[in-house]
Amino acid sequence: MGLKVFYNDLEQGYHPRHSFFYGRFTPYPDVPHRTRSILAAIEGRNGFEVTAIPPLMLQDAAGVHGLDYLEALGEVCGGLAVDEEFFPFHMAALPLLKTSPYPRLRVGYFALDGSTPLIAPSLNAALGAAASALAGAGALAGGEPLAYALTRPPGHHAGRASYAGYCLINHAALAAQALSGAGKVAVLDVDFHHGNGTQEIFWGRDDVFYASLHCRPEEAYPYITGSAEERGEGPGLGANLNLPLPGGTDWAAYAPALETALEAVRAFDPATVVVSLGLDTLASDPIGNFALAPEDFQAIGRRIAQLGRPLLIVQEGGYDVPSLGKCVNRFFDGLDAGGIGGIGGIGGAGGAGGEEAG
Ligand code: SP5
Ligand code: ZN
Repeated sequence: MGLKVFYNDLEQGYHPRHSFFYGRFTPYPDVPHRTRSILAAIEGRNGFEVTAIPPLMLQDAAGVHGLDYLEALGEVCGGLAVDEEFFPFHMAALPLLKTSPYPRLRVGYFALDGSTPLIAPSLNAALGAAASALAGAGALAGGEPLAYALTRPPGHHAGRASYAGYCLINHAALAAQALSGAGKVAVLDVDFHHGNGTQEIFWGRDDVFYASLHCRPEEAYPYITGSAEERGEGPGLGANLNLPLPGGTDWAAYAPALETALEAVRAFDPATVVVSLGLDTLASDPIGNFALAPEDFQAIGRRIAQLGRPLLIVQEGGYDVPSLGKCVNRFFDGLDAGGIGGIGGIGGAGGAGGEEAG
């Protein structure tokens, strides 16, 4: 079964130098080499085929983001000098900021935390990645059982009107929103960090299920969300499942939580599944402190394929650059072993199901 990859290399020109974390500048971990490393590792896979999609227009991202938010990002990015990094000073939803005539004040309204600088190419890189995710959704809508959106920057921390955690546009949410026109969608988020943005965007909805395994908020970014008590609201109550895990979690502790998430996805019975694939659960990741091995991504992939639903894989975090390609390859090996190629597209038979030996 061919591997349809959606990727646009314009993000190679997007390289912030610093993150800001509790009063310190640290080297920015979302580096251009992440995607190069993954691509180099997977290009030999059977049926590998990469399609480059031009960046979205702002309005095309308005399905899950406020246009005022996107325009504020655009105004700031458009006014930055080459090599200038901008961190807002005033932040976090101060009402007076929202209507400020000064873009560099106004954008602070939309910053959830101070970790992520804006640089001139920020918004365009995010719009390029978003285009890949939407094209991946389109491939599933066209009958493909599997597509991989190799998105950088990542997306799951971006909310309807907020950027955070290296994320500006929520690619997985945008894709899920598009797919939700053709039936229920489940978003399964296996990044080390809780996808606060995806949770927020679908919080009140019963047609998009969000399930996340992540390090518990007591000890890991984004700190403010990710507890098991967060279950959605109104019609969406019960369509949000958080499975917080302690630092140090290895496969023995991860596997049962994954099974819980997959059982919930099965019960939800989605037409399609969007996987927010973070690789920062790897033991050697410099940011996360879980203890998964590269081989564990194969087991994760196999179990996900056994859902028997068309899959859109959206790249999120993962910062141990030399290991990323191996993890993605193991993940796709797992999808192959779990029989992703054997299912139909949307509305297809599905149901590979069954237990695996180990
Ligand atoms: C998409 C994604 O993975 N975003 C992650 C954002 C995390 N930002 C906070 C990083 C905190 C770094 N803590 C240093 C711990 C060193 N062991
Ligand atoms: Zn992460």
